[in-house]
Order: sequence, then structure tokens, then C-alpha cells
Amino acid sequence: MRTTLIAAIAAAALSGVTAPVFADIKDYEFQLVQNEAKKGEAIIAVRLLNKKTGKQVPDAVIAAKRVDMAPEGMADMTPRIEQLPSREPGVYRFKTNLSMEGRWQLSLAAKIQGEAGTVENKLVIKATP
Ligand SMILES: [Cu+2]
Repeated sequence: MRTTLIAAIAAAALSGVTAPVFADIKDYEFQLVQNEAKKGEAIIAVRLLNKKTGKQVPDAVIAAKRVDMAPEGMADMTPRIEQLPSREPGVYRFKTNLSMEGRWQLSLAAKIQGEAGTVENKLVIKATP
């Protein structure tokens, strides 16, 4: 009985017809607009993308944000980071101070309207001289 039910669910999932289409939080991803910034005060722009549709996703709520220098073994270098108003739907902007040349890690967590779960990404941006 149980195996029959599981087989039926598997068959339905494989057919892709009867199974409802769920958007998955894993379909969303933050991407840097630019991979490099000049050392010092910087505005970092990221786009939030729905990888399935290729569309940018506006109105997400940034639940957590952090910048540190973990990629250079300096995880305790954590400058302040502040969210700035968006100028383009689906593009989120942050102001911070990349006080040292090298690779910095931007960690973001966001909630998306109508989706369960949290998008979490770590992005590496290079501070240049
Ligand atoms: Cu450093």
C-alpha cells in the first residue's frame, strides 16, 4: 500500500503534469553588478535574480547583511554596511567601507514576497587600489 502510494507520487512528479509547480527559494540568487570596487568608501550593487525566469526580483526584504574580509583570512574585519534606496527594481545597493585592498565577502539574507524560506548568498568583491 505504502510503496504503491510512493510509486504513484514519483510517477506524478516525473510526468510533471499533475504535480503543481512550486517556485523554490533555491531558484533565487544574488549577483554582484560589478565584481570590483575601488578601495575605500564604496557602493556595492547586487541584483536579485530568479534563475528560472531570468528576471530581477524587486521588493525583497534584506534580513541580514555583513561585509568581512574572510577571503583574505581576516574575518574580523567587519566594516559597517548600510542599505541604500533602490534605483532600479531588483537591484539592491549597499554602502560600506572597503578599507583594504583585496577580497571582501558580502553575505546577504533576504525574504521574498510569496516565498517560504530565506535566500542566502555570499559574494566576493575585490577592492582595487
Ligand atoms: Cu584586511
